[in-house]
Amino acid sequence: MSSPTVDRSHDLSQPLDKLNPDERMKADSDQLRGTIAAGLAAELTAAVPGNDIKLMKFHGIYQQDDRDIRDERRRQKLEPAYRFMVRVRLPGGVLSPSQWLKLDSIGRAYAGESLRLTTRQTFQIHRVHKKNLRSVIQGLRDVLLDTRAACGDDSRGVMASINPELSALHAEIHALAKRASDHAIPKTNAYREIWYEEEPADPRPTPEEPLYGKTYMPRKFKIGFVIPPINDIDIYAQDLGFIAIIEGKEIKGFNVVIGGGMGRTDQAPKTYPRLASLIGFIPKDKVLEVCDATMEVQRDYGDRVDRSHARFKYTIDDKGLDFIKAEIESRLGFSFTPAKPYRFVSNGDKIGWQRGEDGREHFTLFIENGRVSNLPDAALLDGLRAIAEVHKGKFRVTPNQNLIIADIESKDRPAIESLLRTYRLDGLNAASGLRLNSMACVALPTCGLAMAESERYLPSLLGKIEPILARNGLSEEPITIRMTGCPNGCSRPYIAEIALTGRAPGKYNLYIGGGFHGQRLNKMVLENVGEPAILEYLDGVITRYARDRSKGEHFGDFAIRAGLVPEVTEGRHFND
Ligand code: SRM
Ligand code: SF4
Repeated sequence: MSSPTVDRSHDLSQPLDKLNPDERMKADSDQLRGTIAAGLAAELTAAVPGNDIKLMKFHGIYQQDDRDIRDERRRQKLEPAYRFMVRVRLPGGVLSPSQWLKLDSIGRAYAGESLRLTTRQTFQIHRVHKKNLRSVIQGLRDVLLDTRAACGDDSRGVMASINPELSALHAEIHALAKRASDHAIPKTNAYREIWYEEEPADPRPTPEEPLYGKTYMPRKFKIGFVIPPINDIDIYAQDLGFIAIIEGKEIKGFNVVIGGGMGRTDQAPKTYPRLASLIGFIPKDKVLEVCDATMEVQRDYGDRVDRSHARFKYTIDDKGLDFIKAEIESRLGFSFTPAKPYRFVSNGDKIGWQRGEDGREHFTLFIENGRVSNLPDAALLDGLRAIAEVHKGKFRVTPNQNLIIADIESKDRPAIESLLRTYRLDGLNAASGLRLNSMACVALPTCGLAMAESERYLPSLLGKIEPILARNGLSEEPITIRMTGCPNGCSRPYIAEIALTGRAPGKYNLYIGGGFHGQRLNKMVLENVGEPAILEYLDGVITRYARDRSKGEHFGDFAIRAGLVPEVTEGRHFND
């Protein structure tokens, strides 16, 4: 295991004043305490002061305002309608029925009767008033949940594959994801002092943050575990990914990939999405050491001047993959062995009922864009509460924003089926192959970075693409489509077969050609266009696909073979 008392000299190698101002903000934050507690107590505003907004992200909390009424509030000379988004830490997306019931009650009491499943397998609770933040966080604590490091320059929510058919392997990978998350989150006591109102430890441990020091990571850092053949977590989008290598029925170890990421900015060619690179194999007992060593390398070499260039993917491309791999190995004190063969077939979820190898039943429910609320034609929030009240197994949030009611004993299945019918949830899974493989980020009205609608628009756009598919006999065809309200890539759009990223209200860039199992970036075909142009283009290519595709050929592969777009072989060439 690499040393816990690490060399912090990187913090001092350049004067803080020469680095991005966020570095000083972190260094001066008293290990993430800042003035958060005082800001919470200030009653004259629903907001918190500048730096605390950034520091609260490390505690999993984002200040936002309701953008639907921003202009109206300005006209009325009122401060924006500030509220907070709270992101739960839920490694691998697994939770118990009692945890579900607590989230449900929080969603009803503080978040406008709504919960949001995210693309990294957790929950976001939106629209929480500042005065209610502690109640929310303490409520989560009651069911052993927290929000630590759900955002901020640290190790974010750790993802893990969900394959109910492989129950034992799934349990193992989930346990590893939880260990990795617990291991890599900040150790500062700030969270407990601010949110649980605990007395500060006296004396404080020194150092308070053995891995992160005073300036934490240069930028967010994302870890994930996947079990082939389903690449549901999009392993190539992770900063550090572990691909399980199974022999017999056992995980022998992991192929390691590094340097994935989606974020980019339009008209800034130095920013680009990148697929993670495969660097070798490790035995399974070395996972935490590899997490430490890899994070240390990014901590020490990542760009602390330009935050738009600070993700691990840029460190790797700037320094060279061989250099970074050698640095990781030197900190590990051993070398990676050659990667072992593996194969992915899709990055989607298997919707509906499945039986695990242990005989238990699992029901994957399609939840459009992860939004859990009572819909006009399905009482989703109420129905899931009713299910949680009787369910004896677990729930699993999938990386595609869906939900698995998991680990149901066969004798209990009829009761769950009956509740699915009563609340009309069974009908949600009866959607086109395109819709079942769709994802949209939150975007408006809560996301401060959104330039266009996403979650609120994709369902209606799909309703206009579906007749094109039906006309071409492709209604059942699984095609991945992902939308975002800006180029940041929160629904991992740049690896979808079809993607739309927001440019302005009603305007999107359109991309095609991503890999069906997350193995290839897509390519832009239309820039800054509205719905008519999007539908006209898709009509043309879908018609060609139906006519000319080979047997079993996925849409993204067809787009490359038919020359609709050139294959993007490296992130660096995404913008060419
Ligand atoms: Fe994200 C920022 C929502 C997954 C890349 N993301 C944001 C913020 C917090 C906006 C902000 O900074 O003010 C969004 C909050 C919106 C809201 O109102 O809730 C936001 N991101 C989301 C979620 C909720 C999308 C969803 O609809 O599910 C996902 C929460 C994941 C989680 O549970 O932790 C979410 N974000 C992702 C992913 C996908 C992934 O990690 O697998 C990515 C692409 C992968 C990556 O990191 O490269 C992603 N989010 C970003 C970026 C661009 C980062 C970059 O390297 O450039 C930003 C902006 C930033 O960090 O500056 C961002
Ligand atoms: Fe917001 Fe952009 Fe992320 Fe969508 S992709 S949630 S608009 S930051």
